Amino acid sequence: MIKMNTVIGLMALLLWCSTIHAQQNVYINQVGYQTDQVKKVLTNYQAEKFEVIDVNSGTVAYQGVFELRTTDDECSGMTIYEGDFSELKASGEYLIRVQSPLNSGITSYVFPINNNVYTDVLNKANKALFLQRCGMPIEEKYAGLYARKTCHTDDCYYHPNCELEGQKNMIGGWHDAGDYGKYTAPGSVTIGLLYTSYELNKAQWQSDKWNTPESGNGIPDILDEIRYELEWLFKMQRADGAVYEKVHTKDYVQFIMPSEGDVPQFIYEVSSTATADFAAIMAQSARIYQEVDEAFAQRCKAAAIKSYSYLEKHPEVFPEGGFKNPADTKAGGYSDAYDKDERIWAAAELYLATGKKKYLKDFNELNKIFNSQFSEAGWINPSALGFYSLLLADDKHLNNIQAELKEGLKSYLDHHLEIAKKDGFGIGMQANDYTWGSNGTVLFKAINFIMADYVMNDKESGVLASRHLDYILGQNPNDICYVTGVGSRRILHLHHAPSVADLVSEPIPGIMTGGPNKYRNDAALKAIFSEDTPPARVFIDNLESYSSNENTIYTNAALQLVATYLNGR
Ligand code: 9MR
Ligand code: ZN
Repeated sequence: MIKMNTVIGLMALLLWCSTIHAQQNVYINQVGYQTDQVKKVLTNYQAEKFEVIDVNSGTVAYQGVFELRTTDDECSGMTIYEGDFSELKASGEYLIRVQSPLNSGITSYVFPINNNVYTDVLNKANKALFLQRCGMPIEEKYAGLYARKTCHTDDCYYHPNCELEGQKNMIGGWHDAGDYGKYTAPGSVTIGLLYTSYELNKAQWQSDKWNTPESGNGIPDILDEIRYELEWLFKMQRADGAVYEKVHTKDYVQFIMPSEGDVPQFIYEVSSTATADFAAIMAQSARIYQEVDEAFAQRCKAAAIKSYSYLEKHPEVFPEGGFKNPADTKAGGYSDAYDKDERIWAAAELYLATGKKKYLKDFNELNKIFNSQFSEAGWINPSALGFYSLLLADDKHLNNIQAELKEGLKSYLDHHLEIAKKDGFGIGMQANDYTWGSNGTVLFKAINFIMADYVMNDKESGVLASRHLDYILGQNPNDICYVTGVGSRRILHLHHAPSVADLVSEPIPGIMTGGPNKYRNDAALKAIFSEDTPPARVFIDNLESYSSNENTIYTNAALQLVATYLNGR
């Protein structure tokens, strides 16, 4: 009798173990940890202890214990145990073995610890931005396997909503995302983020050796890359200073190389959001290029002032209600009915570029709405970009504003520290943050923490920022590194037309995907996940899932900024 019970008991245990086994995960940053970084290991397995094993010597380098972190985590739906191995600082390659009374064989992916652990992902991300270039041949000597022919050199038609006829040369710039549209707002925000990174980590952005066509010209390659987009942005400005919304086909093309398919592209009407973003980024360019190419800086400044003057004469949102795709157009909406956040960015940058008080007055007036409160930067709200520039400026007229902005940053940080304390994966995300492009949101938050770390030397903030990068690089409920070409379990089926249409097995490396999207805005997500799936789980590495698995240039710029800041620290 007893024997029988034991057998049944054992069988039940085996069954239970195998069910659990299917869900056992050891969550780490697959790309690795900086030497002095806070290092966490998470698991959804009821484990007690762990060992960090040096895989080259086969020895135990560190032993630690797990503590229960959360049960029924709001965003992942999981119960999570957390271990800390921050004390392990020796460079090397490791894996983590999880121990429990029931099973001690579960291990993590192999990961490195060293002092420039993000150099590889950064090099790849920088090259990935070059590979978004439109309107020039991407030669093999720069692109290797990803070489491709020239794309989109035909003149574009004015869409009837421009109230103009004819065609215009719109060659150049970066493709926005996995599709081939080019938009003023997202393009400007991308540059704004890259400039912020440039200002924070100038020494790390000096390379003139990216092996791009401008390498070796004496100008940092990041600035050359940015200029490629700026030259296109100039074409987006109308003679009176207003700026067109976007250049795109009426509908998305299929997964074809950008040089294929003979589909006409259109220029869409001007908008106040595009005009203000343009003014902001041209003013910032004038400031940054001052030391690099004075004549170019002047050109940028003149363009910025012209667009700003147009905005002054047109204080209301235009077109009325914000840009919306006309009835004949499906591709890439980026509709934005609110332009004060773009206008405040423009006012901040115009002031910094010209030193003229009237722009500062405009900023202060608009800041009565924003109250120096930070939100996540992005195409829909770039106000934080203006705040960053003001915070980083050396100007005694800004003392009061800077003090206010620091307070805003502190309250943003305190709020997020509270959220992160409760979150299963230790980040400042809540259920409502997991919408289209949530990985971008994760890193835009990290940028605010980085700013607090930088301007207020707030250590806790720096740690929180690095936890956000850990999440992106593998320490997340999907146990996947959300960036192509790096990490052990990484994105393979990115919704990125050139990566799909080329004959290379993996997508172009160094590209971060969109991330979990609780609204399931595509058929692939709807087919797999139900409405009540925990929000941080609603993700699939599938070509068809454009609302969870597509990249954009501005979210990749956030990756470039965060990884640059944390690298080498
Ligand atoms: O990232 C954008 C997301 O926030 C919007 O909800 C969505 C719908 O307007 O559009 C996303 O942007 C896509 C753009 O419209 C077209 N290129 C690809 C972009 C990323 O998926
Ligand atoms: Zn193109």
